[in-house]
Amino acid sequence: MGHYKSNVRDLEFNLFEMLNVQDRLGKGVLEESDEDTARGALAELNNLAVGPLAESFADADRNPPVYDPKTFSVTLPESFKKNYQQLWDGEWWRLGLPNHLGGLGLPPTVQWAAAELILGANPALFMYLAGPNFAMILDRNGTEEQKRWGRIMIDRAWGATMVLTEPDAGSDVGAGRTKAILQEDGSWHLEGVKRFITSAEQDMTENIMHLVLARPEGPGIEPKPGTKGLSLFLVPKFHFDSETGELGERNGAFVTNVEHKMGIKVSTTCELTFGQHGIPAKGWLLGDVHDGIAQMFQVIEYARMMVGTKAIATLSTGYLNALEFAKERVQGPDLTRMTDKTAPKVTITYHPDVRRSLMLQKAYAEGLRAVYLYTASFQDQVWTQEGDEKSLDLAERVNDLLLPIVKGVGSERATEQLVQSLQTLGGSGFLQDYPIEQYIRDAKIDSLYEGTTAIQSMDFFFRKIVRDKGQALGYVAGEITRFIESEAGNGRLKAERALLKQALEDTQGMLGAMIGFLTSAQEDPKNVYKVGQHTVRLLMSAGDLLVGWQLLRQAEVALAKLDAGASARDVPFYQGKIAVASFFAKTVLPELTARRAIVEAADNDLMELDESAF
Ligand code: ST9
Ligand code: FAD
Repeated sequence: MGHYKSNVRDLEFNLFEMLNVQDRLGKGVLEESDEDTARGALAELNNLAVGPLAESFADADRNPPVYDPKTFSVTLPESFKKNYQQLWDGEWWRLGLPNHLGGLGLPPTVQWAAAELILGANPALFMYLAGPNFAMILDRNGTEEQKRWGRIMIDRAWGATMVLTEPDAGSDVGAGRTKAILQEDGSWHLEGVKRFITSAEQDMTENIMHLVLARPEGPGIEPKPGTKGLSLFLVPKFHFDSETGELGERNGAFVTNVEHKMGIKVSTTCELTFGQHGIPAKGWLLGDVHDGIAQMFQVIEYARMMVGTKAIATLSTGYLNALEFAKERVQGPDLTRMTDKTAPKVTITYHPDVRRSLMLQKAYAEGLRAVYLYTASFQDQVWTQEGDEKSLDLAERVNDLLLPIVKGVGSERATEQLVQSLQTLGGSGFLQDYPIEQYIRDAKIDSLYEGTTAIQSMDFFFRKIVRDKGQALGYVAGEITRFIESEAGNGRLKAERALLKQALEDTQGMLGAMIGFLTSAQEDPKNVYKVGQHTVRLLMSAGDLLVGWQLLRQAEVALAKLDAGASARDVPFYQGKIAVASFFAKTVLPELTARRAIVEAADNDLMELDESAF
């Protein structure tokens, strides 16, 4: 067996026992699929993920891609290329596509559940598969000709990239200076240097389509500062025949460096230089409209969901590896016989502290999985377009609200809890004989790219709550309240529902205080600093609230299943659901009360301190 330990039982529990995805299948754009198709896809992909796909995971880490500056090219390890080809040949790239582009007719919930399997087994494989997904952006926003290019990208299996970051423009994308100069034939010449571009060079596909943000220049173009002055250009590595896709000359976009990284080494992170090597870097304006940042956010929203799911997938396999080790590792006597030198030794799962840690890992792995799939259930509604305009609008808003939680909280908790998974193995966890040290190195990036946690937290507060006027938040809070006030668990989850009620009030209290600071910033602008000091605290607390709620909803379903007489195989699964929900409610949710007190007592001492005192 390879390193990857998947959890298909839990994925299926979420899909078919919690979200009842099967009710949506067999209708409209999902006409071709049913529950069996969805379960079948997961089972088939799982075989691939735990088997062959996981094979190159360690090898590609120890033998990372080699960059040749003379030819501006990269050679990837053979083991990884073999896995990529397997995934491509299995046609798994169809998973995220709509029907008219050759999709499998499965909704986003099932797509993301399937994605978890690839992202947990070998995340870089998923990222190199961006071509077909990014072709959707051309299909959605492009001219008729560009829509055809999108189909060519899919048919000819091209790679693709998203190109925003520059040396002086990271979080602040609007500081980007790369420019695009309009040519007489309607094309554009790009000039500048982009940094940290994932998959910008590899030797697995015949071409790569770069989706590049740049500042347009030309007659009649009014320069605008910031992100609103950026447009999105399609810049292929090789020119190609617009009808057939047949490759032509090399375009002037060259990878001039590949970074040496802490983790996810097989995913190339490239410096991409435009128009500085004797050949112009030609690009074409997407859709012939200057709307770059909004168009790029269509890609970013997908990528943020992907990064959160990647982190959660890694945490899950980290936890399951730690659990397997703990069940085998014998060390020391039971605590009740600690002074008895003749007492039999026990496996470490009998030590209270190991149990505490394992249960917390389980809580975040399974709770965050429930959160990302709950988020995807709103994407399902947008995908199928069921419901009236108002409910579709709400589904989009709720998805938007939850994305920074999936991405920001998912990545932060994964990093933190993976360290605990390693701790479970003691010194062995530090060795490369086990996968957890690599998990930690590979997952750390998730809190950095696609917008750091600070950026996610500001997006959550300023855009997804304040600008949304609390509409999406009001909906989710209403759902949580409905659960609290229900008879969930038939009397058996009473204490836990009371703890959830307190956690909801505490999160609302934090938010209320922060909105107060924001309002008072109209009189004293410095009061906005009090908001800025606590946006991450609010995001993480909202994440804990959602995890706690989702785990308790799962416990409610589990209790009902046990009451109805579950199979012997399912009994421990459902018992685990009840135990983890109760544990999280009792040991994590009460922390929100202290966090609320911290936020309510916010002052600006920190901001008044001179930089030299740090
Ligand atoms: C990166 C990539 O890091 C890392 C991984 C790459 C992997 C690639 C491959 C993945 C694909 C996988 C393939 C799938 C394969 C499938 C196979 C299946 C088996 N939501 O607030 P304002 C827009 S890339 C929507 O004033 P500032 C909006 O249009 C680098 N839109 O911003 C707005 O206008 P308006 C990632 C949003 O102050 C406009 O922006 N870098 C949102 O000018 C301006 O908004 C980052 O993520 C939103 N949440 O700029 C940068 N927010 O308001 C992080 C903004 O009129 N920095 N817009 O609607 C930020 O996000 C900043 O907040 C900022 C600020 C740049 C937006
Ligand atoms: P900075 O923006 O300089 O941030 C430094 C620190 O300051 C962070 O802690 C940040 O949270 C904080 N900070 C910055 N601004 C604020 C603020 N306003 N308020 C509060 N805190 C703030 N980019 C692409 O375009 N395409 C890619 O494919 C891509 N892939 C990547 C792959 C890897 C491996 C890496 C490392 C990066 C990749 N990136 C990519 C870039 C990535 O998105 C950026 O690194 C990220 O957005 C952060 O920018 P930065 O590194 O410049 O950090």
